[in-house]
Amino acid sequence: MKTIFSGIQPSGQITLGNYIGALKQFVELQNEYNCYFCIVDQHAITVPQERLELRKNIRSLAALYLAVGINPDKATLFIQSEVPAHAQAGWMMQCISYIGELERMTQFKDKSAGKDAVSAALLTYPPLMVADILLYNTDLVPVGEDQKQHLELTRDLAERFNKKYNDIFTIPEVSIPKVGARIMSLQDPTKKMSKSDANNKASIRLLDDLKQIEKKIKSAVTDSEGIVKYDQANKPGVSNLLSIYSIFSGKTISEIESIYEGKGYGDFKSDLAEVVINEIKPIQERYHELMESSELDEILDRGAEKAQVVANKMLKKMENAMGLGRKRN
Ligand code: ATP
Ligand code: LTN
Repeated sequence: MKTIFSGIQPSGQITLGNYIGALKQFVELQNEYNCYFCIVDQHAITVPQERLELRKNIRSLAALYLAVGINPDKATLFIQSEVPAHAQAGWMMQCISYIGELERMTQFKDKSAGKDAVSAALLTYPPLMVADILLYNTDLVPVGEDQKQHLELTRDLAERFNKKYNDIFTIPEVSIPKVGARIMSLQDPTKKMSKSDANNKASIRLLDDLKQIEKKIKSAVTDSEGIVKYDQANKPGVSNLLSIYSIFSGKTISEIESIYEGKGYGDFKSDLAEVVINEIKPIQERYHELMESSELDEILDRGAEKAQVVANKMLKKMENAMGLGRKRN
């Protein structure tokens, strides 16, 4: 069985973008792969987080992974900071990264733009992500489009390490969904929907009140043409809504276009809200049950234990390859 690794930051409330670009894929993949799904809390603290809020978001993300259908008997679900090998291996990967290549990362450029105080860790974030992935002999990394560049860096650093020290790392492939790899903001469809967007109307959160979801969809920015047609360049708002509709309904974009031929955006948006709510409602119900159960902590404890065994083995190999400490087996 091939291995999958992916991570989501507990940096806010999970959006429809995270669900479509990441979580939804994970559920399908867990049947065919040996999966590790991680709550990357150490990545989240590269930007300021309020401690109680972070704690809440970590638990909530764990419950959401399960609520969308991750089965802990199939996949290993764990919290990054509970497996110290990630930070240790991350340091080693930083030592073989060049500042220039890290400064070229678009996520770094986006997140540091216009800020007075930027943490050093925002720049060194990608080598930690590289470590997350390489510790598990990962073959495949399912992520949204925005992570493609980080995956290229992962492959580069794995090859660099293999060549310079010892051939110990599997070179991972990236897996990006064909539709929905980049769900856009509902208020500015040229920007990706992001969980840390300050404008609440821009993102649908998986845990939003259902009435609020309907309102957000109805007030999504479109255009004044009134034609439901996919045209990414000229109609980014409508195209984004069409992608979401297609993913949740299983209908193709052209099927949806013909359903709404001659109709305005009003009908289209109402139906879209219904389709989205039908998928999200049962997830929310399972989520609330899980948050009240003790099952969640047991699953996370077991996950960290399982992950630790695999990660520590690779960490030893890395330390031996680089000559850290004393030789041990
Ligand atoms: P933040 O705003 O805090 O940076 P984010 O919403 O970008 O967070 P991440 O935790 O960085 O979310 O990403 C988790 C996963 O969700 C990644 O695989 C990422 O590629 C995917 N993802 C994030 N936003 C989108 C989006 N708008 N469309 C599709 N996939 C997305
Ligand atoms: N950088 C990713 C989150 C992330 C990740 C990972 C994704 C951290 N480690 C390992 C896949 C594999 C993001 O911002 N979405």
